[in-house]
Amino acid sequence: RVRCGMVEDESVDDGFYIRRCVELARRAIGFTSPNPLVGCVIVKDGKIVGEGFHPKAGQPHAEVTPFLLHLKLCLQVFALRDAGNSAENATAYVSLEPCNHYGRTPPCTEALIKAKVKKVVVGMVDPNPIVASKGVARLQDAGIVVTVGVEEELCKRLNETWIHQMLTGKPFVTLRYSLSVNGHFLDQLGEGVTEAGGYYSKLLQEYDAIILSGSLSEKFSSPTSQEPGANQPLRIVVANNPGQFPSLTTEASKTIVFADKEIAAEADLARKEIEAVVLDRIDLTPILEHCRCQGLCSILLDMRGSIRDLEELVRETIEQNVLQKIVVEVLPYWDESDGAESLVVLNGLVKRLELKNLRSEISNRSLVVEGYLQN
Ligand code: AOF
Ligand code: ZN
Repeated sequence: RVRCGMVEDESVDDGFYIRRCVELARRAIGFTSPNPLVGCVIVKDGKIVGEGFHPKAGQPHAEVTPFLLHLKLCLQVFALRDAGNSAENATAYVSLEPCNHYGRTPPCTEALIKAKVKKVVVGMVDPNPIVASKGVARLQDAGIVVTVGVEEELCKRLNETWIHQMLTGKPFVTLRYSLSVNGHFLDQLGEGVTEAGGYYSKLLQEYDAIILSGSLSEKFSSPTSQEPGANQPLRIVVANNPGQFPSLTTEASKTIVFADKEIAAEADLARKEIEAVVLDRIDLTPILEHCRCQGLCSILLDMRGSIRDLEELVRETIEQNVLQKIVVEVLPYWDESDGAESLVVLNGLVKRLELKNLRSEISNRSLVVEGYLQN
């Protein structure tokens, strides 16, 4: 945890410690929503003397936790020295601007000022209108040197769903699907991807809710993140395919079914004590509204099973401008099995879209391409 070798160029140091903040923040993936992921590192004389991250909404913010660690270190290393004073003249690195408000927790700016840090390096300004640069201003007013915007892109990506929700009041929606090398949609998610560390397992952990077709076979209808201690996303099952009843077997994740009238009656959802919303016709608005009311910031629209079940929803996300991101996973199979639907099924969905800020991940299991609809 102690960094070896001093780097002369200060900006190199700043990037290093903000990257460490992001690494720490990621430990709480899946637990902080509707709050952001935030990490904080306290550095003194070129050494990390405190580290922390925001573990969960309602619990202390990232800046507050390092001081506890700092206190322990100080008690051991400088037994006679007052722990409160030892943060004095240190530099605090935070991936998100320190808050300056009394929310579920007191302001982090005051904790930093009280600890007498001399400098604060901030990854990105907080888009939350309650904070929005007021945290930086408060620190500067107190005579603390503040640098803003170090590894900004990385910090923004870390909280892309939270930032979107904060700025628009709407959940961040991502469409994902798997393809075979001959261009067919696949139900399965690739060998081993439901193992911890697999792409899909990690993706599931990042989202508050996942939308799935109600026609999926039992084998594929209960995706769960395999990351240790993962918080499973809410499963939103869309049932609009007559004769196909959702197979809801797992207890692993909370589930809600959106069903059209006919299917709800046929499947007798009420008697099965499944939480269900019955609609004349399935459409996007009530689903997004449900997510918004529940404080769910991010939704993964997972196109598996009968693609036509979700086609209309996908169309609406594009038409209504609520789709933010597309994730495509190409798996190393040629697949012409019965019912395998070709990509052309979606022809006519939208004339032209250009994905931006592309990112790819290649492993021996699959090729993943991610892109955004907006910059
Ligand atoms: C920070 N450090 O670790 C976090 C911050 O309800 P509260 O009190 O938890 O406040 C939530 C808001 O505080 C959240 O929307 C965001 O603006 C900021 N989160 N700020 O300085 C942290 N999690
Ligand atoms: Zn705070």
